Amino acid sequence: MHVTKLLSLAVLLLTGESLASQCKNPPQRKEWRQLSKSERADYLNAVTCLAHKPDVTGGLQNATNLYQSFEATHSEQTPSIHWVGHFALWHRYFTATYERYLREACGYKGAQPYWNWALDASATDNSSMAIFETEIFDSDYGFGGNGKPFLPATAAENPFNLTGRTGGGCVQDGPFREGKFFLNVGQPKGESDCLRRDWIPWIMNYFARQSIIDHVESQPDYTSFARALENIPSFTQPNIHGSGHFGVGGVLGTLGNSAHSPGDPLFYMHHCNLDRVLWNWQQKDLPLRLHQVGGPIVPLDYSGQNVTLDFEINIGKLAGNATLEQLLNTQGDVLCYDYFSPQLAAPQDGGIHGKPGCGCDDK
Ligand SMILES: [Cu+2]
Repeated sequence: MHVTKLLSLAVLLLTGESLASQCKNPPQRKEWRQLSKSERADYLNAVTCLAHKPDVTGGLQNATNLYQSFEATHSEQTPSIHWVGHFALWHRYFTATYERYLREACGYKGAQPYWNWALDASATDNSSMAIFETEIFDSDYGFGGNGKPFLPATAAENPFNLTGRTGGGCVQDGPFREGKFFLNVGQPKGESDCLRRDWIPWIMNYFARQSIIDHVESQPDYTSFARALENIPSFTQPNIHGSGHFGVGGVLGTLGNSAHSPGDPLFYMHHCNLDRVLWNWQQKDLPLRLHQVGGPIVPLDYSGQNVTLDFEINIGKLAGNATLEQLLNTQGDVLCYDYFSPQLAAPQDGGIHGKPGCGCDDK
């Protein structure tokens, strides 16, 4: 058994955590490049499978399948789950429930993988396109590439006046390409849109750097952690949450849309990495950080009421309600997963460019 595992076991005993929880053999979450090609294919097939299972929300916002049930649930709650103390734990629960459906509804045997974008971000060159040349965007064993063609955006569509856009049209390759993968949520009944991407290199490189992850993981308490994770709703300062959303989704892309972002399967790869950052932060002082939350109930209301451990969140019809304290524990009665160790570490100069050297067996 790994030393850190032994330590966390000892910590659980000392803090009186229930070892009789229902979590046995938790799925081990890995970076995408730590998966073999057949494991990557299994994951992508399971996502496609979800899009062919029946919706569980009763057609919320015109959701027509189980994949879209998640997008609709997120869309419905968008105004109350961002810039709040429960942001990270709501998305933790949401992503873990997606992982559970992949396994239970679609026979997927693995864990939810994550995309550690810091492995690909350039620390020195914001215009580098290397971050988009990684295996994440592979058309056969990845999520496909940019949206094409380039589409101009109106001022109303681009309220932050973001520059450096490169796409906006439908994704043309990979398992979620136009004609293969359909997004109905928020569309008029009976109509669907394609998955769109609109890569913006400077946001991806600037917001996804290891130095910013380090800054977030070094915060002394939950309240400051949560605030560093989301930072401010502006593009004048980097925030790692914005990296995947606006680096990949840009202005016209699905992942850049605050309500509909879970329409891009990369949402779960991105949010799983943010969850790993939370998990890494918790591991630094687990006895304390299994029982600590903070941050506003009302978005951006930093002088108002804060969330507490018994604050309850819901994810609609996808699963039952859970308290923040339950969601702090990734191996308790509600959640059951772990992060695989060792994790791939980003080189100081940034950018492995698809060569992880992780010793993975490339079947
Ligand atoms: Cu969200």
